[in-house]
Amino acid sequence: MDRRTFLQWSAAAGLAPVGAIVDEGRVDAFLRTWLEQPACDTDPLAGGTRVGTRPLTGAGGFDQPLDVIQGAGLDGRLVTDLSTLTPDTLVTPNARFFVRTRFPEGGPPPSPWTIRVGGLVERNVELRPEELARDARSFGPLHMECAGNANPASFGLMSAARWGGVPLLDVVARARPSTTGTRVMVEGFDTHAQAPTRSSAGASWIFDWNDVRQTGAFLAFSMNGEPLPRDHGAPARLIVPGWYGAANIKWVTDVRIVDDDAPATTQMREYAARTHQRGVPTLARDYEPAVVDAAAFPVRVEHWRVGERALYRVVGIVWGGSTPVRHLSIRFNRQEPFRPVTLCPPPGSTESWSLWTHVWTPTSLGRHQIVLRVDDADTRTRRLDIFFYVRDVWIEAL
Ligand SMILES: Nc1nc2c(c(=O)[nH]1)N[C@H]1C(S)=C(S)[C@@H](COP(=O)(O)O)O[C@H]1N2
Ligand SMILES: [Mo]
Repeated sequence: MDRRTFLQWSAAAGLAPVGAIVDEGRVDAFLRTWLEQPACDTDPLAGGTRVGTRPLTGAGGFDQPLDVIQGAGLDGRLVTDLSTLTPDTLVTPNARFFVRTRFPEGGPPPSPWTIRVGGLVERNVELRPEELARDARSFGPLHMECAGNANPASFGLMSAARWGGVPLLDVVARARPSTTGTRVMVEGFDTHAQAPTRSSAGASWIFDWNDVRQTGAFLAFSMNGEPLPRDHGAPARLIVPGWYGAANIKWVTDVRIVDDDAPATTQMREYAARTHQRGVPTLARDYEPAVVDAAAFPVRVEHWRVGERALYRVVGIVWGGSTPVRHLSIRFNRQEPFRPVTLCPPPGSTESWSLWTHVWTPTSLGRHQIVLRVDDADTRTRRLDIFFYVRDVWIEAL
């Protein structure tokens, strides 16, 4: 039911006028927010002509090829082009899904590939991915972002996909963890050919049972209905919904039950700052969950002409957090006020990303610096708070 239908329906049902309902506080916060949103089918730029698109960048931004895979091993990357996002392309095709670390080519991969479940368990088991995959169910679409997504020319180390997989708890249960086991370590195959120039080799992460339960972490065997691509972790990878990509271990070979004294892994330590830890804790138990807070940035600035006027439509994304963002505002330069953007349709969940738009009439030529702010009470936004996602646009016509 869209907004207009709702209004007609509530009138027909003999309800009080919507304004009265809101005044009397008889609708919950969700419905109120929904009523405040402009109807999603009205286009403020209807009748206008789209003249072009202004590129976005930011301090330290550098050009990178987008949507193509580059480099090898730990330096292998695919940066997704977010500037073209539309409501119909919020699930990223596998060939364009960002890659951080390509399949390791430094030695023979396990053959046959098995996933060992061991450590503090009643019995060690070795599982074949293709057997586990028979019980796979579908998850998503789920958004994923690399914690090191730091190039403001693209911010393209993020994408979203549907996955087929099996809950990690079900995999662990096959080995019957002992009562002393309080955590689970998931480790991948990372035998790379060259020494990395930017990161350290070996990928594993340790989760406590609460993390595993609350996130619904699962081993994935397929991606967007296709077999899991090699660069995305075939034959099996971990997905921890809501956490940074660093925890989503690819090429899984080992699931080990450990206890409270387990040291943090190299990967956890390498990513400590980027997952907002305090310092670099030595023990796994001292790590905060590597969750992604609510955040937002513009992906493109469309230049429109409506009659004699130049208008700009800023289109952006919002993702992350533990409750869907309801109020989001934008600021174009430090001296200007924050103005609400249009979340249309409002984000239904935090599992994936959503689009927002804002019609903008710049008052000056030249550089404008864009930041977003979440206005919902109690929503943590650690990255927005430190202006992690500031983007610049140059305006050449008013
Ligand atoms: N085995 C292994 N798994 C890994 C990594 C790695 O280097 N080795 N990189 C991690 C990081 S930092 C990210 S952001 C995600 C990226 O997953 P993708 O390449 O499928 O997008 O994989 C994670 N899993
Ligand atoms: Mo990452």
